[in-house]
Amino acid sequence: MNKTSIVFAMLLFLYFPSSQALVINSVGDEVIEDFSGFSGTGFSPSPLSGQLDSNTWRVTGLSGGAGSFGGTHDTGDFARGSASGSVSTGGVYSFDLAGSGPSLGVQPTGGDFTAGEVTLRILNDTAMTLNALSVSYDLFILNDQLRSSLFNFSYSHDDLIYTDVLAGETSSAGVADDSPSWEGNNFAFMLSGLNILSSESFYLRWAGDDNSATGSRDQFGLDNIGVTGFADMASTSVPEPESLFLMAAGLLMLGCRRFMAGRT
Ligand SMILES: [Ca+2]
Ligand SMILES: [Ca+2]
Repeated sequence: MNKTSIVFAMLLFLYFPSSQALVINSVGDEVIEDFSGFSGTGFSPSPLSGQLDSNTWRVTGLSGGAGSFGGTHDTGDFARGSASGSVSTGGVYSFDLAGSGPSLGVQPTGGDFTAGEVTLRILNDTAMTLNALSVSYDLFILNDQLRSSLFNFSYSHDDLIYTDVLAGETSSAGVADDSPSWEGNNFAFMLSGLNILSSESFYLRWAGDDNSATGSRDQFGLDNIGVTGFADMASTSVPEPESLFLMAAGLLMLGCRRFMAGRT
């Protein structure tokens, strides 16, 4: 590498700081998280290979403590490693789904994720105010136990007040399947009426809890999250007062002409 290349690489490093969130940097372009490379080894603000960025992801409701944005959570419940799915120890896993690779997995227990939350922080890095988000994701469920558990979706502007999305409510079945295998459920909806200013964050959340029946709990794997930001062009093209005056004058003239034409 020559000197010019080294300087260029340094400038690139300075220009693109470490990620603070899942970044939307272009209106109308989908950003996808498929957990490629995630091996269930925890969360860190400077993630090592196999970890998730804690600036982007937060898991709470585990007996090992509450995760935090920007914190380091790389042991115990936060880092249960990779598994095919049939586990019993509570916590966060990389569940390797046949055909879909790693997912962000959760095994709820009496002390873990009942209730608990997985929260994704998104950053509007466009120059526009985003008025709508198209959100899609796959939720894989391994129904191998007797209990039914919830895994519901909501969103927030401030990470304090969350709005539930009816179409994002789901639960695993109670009675276990005879031959349990991962079943994929695709969710897709448009969140509208938003007001995400440029450089502001937005939050998507999946909340788990016990639903019905008793016994051990099923496993969940979140995957293939797609987010597209939209700016409401209509709100930026409100006519100026001068335009409204010209429009009113035009309508008045048209009315006069029709009136005169009606008299002849
Ligand atoms: Ca995946
Ligand atoms: Ca079940």
